[in-house]
Amino acid sequence: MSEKVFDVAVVGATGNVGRTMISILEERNFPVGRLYLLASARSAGSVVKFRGEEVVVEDLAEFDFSKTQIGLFSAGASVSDVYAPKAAAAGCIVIDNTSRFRYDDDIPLVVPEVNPHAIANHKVKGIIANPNCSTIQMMVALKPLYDAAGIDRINVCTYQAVSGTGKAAIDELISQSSDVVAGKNTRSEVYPRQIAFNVLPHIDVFQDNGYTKEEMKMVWETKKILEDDDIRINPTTVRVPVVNGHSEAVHIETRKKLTAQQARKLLEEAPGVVVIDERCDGGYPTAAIDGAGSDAVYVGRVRDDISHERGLNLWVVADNLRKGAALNSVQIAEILVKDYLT
Ligand code: NAP
Ligand code: 3JM
Repeated sequence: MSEKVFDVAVVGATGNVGRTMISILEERNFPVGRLYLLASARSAGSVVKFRGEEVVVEDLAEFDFSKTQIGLFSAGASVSDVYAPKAAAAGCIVIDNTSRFRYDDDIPLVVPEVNPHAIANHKVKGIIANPNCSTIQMMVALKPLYDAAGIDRINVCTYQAVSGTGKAAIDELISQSSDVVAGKNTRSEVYPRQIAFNVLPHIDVFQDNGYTKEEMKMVWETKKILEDDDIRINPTTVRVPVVNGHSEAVHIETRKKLTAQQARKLLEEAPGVVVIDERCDGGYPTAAIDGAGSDAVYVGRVRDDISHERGLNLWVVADNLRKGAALNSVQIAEILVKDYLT
């Protein structure tokens, strides 16, 4: 019997996340029938290869979503705002990578290793939301510890790569870096301050409470994914001059005592997690070397918190474009197809 196939639209197909989605669909042999690649009128007509064939990019504004069963959206929140409901109304189930629908009670927010059951709720609005990159990797690492001991509080500081801001940000880091090395003045257009050889404690817009929206995404999304309104989260999100791969220093206070040794064992058995924790020079994961280009969430530096009886510290690294965005979306699509569409 031939396998059932699905016609898929990738919205934002020429972007960092969209291009990663296209390669992951191919790598994982997702049952794609026809693939439609959509972007703005600016790049309509350009060509992208999929399974050895050239696919022409089309203008999203002209596209008829009734031709597709699944839409993978990553062209920004304002694009999703307009086109995701249109696509859903035309019968295309949308997996949205933007923040636009994540906090809507009728829209599931899913990390497949953590809350795959929530996908059932896609039937209400025809849209499934993909969490923010920083939330996803933290959730994959914390879920086994949460299940074993409960978590009362999370203190997290992120070290986020520029690829999370899009194509223009990678260009800015590279051109500023060569300007600094050549002793020239730098120009900042994407970020408000120089990112080359620097660290910016600011991602997304400032909120009234002094946190940034990226920080509040981690708060809102963690509570929704774990279905736990009591969990307390205190994030600081920081942009660093890394091209790809996010790192996080995560400090948790569990409800029941969990030792570092017990935590390491749980993490070694957890789906999607790879532990690199040698307590020697280089015996830990790093973003550019382990994270970038990989599918796993890497955990290292697992240790008891010397300042808190039920405290644990972890270092968590992942590819923000893969597990943090495109891979997580394709994994959601795989469950959708297996459990709901075939
Ligand atoms: P990017 O590299 O700048 O690419 C943006 C993409 O959106 C391009 O394909 C662009 O097409 C398309 N686009 C922009 N405006 C459009 C419009 N009006 N109509 C149709 N297409 C339009 O950005 P990226 O890094 O891929 O990120 C894209 C979005 O994905 C982000 O804005 C964010 O909402 C989401 N994202 C989510 C995560 C996550 O944590 N889950 C991580 C990164 C990004 P053109 O080539 O025509 O300009
Ligand atoms: C990651 O349209 C926009 O302003 C997109 C901004 C953005 C987002 C977002 O809020 O959707 C850039 C990078 C994200 C995200 O995943 O939250």
